Amino acid sequence: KYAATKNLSLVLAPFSGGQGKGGVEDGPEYLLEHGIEKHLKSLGWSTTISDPLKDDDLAAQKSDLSDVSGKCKRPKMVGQATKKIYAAVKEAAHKGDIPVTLGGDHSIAMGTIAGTLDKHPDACVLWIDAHGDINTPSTSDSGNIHGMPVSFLMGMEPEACPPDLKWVPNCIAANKIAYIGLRDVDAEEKKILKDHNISAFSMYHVDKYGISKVVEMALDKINPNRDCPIHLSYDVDAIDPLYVPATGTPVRGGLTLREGLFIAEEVAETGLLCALDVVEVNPALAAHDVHVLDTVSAGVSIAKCALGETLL
Ligand code: 5AB
Ligand code: MN
Ligand code: MN
Ligand code: MN
Repeated sequence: KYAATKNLSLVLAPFSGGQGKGGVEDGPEYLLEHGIEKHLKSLGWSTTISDPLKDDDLAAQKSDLSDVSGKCKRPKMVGQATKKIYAAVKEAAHKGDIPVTLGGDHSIAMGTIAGTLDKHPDACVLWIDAHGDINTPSTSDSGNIHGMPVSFLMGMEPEACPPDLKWVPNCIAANKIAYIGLRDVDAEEKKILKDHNISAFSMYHVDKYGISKVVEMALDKINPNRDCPIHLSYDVDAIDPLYVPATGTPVRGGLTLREGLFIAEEVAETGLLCALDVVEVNPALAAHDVHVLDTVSAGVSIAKCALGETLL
């Protein structure tokens, strides 16, 4: 419904500065090599590629140990890269394309979601993850910004916002974001979720109600009339490491591969998808080649399902 053009803008975000491990910057390349573009074309989409970080020396930026602000690690690197991703997603959205951003770590969602909301101020966000990603600079233990994007997008703690992240707009209202797949949420994140009354469906809820009911309940909270565009921000670590082992912060007890794909299929079924992120594919963390293939093909499948593969 939101693709005026029937074109997908594949936004490459080979970025790892939101966390310490190397390898997640190779996610986009592996997804492309696995044929994500061809698969999406076979569903009837045309595609264009946008590579907003292509001129950046990200390795040099990551090794700059002076890039710290309070507890936040590499705020300048993250702020500059996400701002470029923001510009690319925003441009694609305003053209009428659906931006499909290939990460990269989850800090890039500051760019993608800000870009989506610029075009669709009424959009809601479905955040699929094992983690809450809503730490603030003061609650974070790790200092890794990939664990904080939601707090910046909600304008929490403006006084502690590093200068290079001040561009991030306060654009997500608490009643416009829902989580599915949670199972490793820090104590202070739980308090934030509760205090803001944010809809959060954990693996407990998936077991209790089943994935179909959980998706329905999540959409009822953030999109009750099913009339707002949906930005699907999909961290592959939501799916159990049995299926998706090559990711930076795996947590056991996750979604089955089918449950994970079902979420994407249900979003496709609404016809309301306006943007997709597939993040945290880290081929370097695979113990062997089968792990790489499992993880990358799950990432490709998420995109295919979200973009209509299984609609008959
Ligand atoms: B991911 C943790 N909460 O803040 C933190 O993979 C993990 O984008 C964050 O979901 C995981 O460092 C970030 C412990
Ligand atoms: Mn995660
Ligand atoms: Mn912690
Ligand atoms: Mn995440």
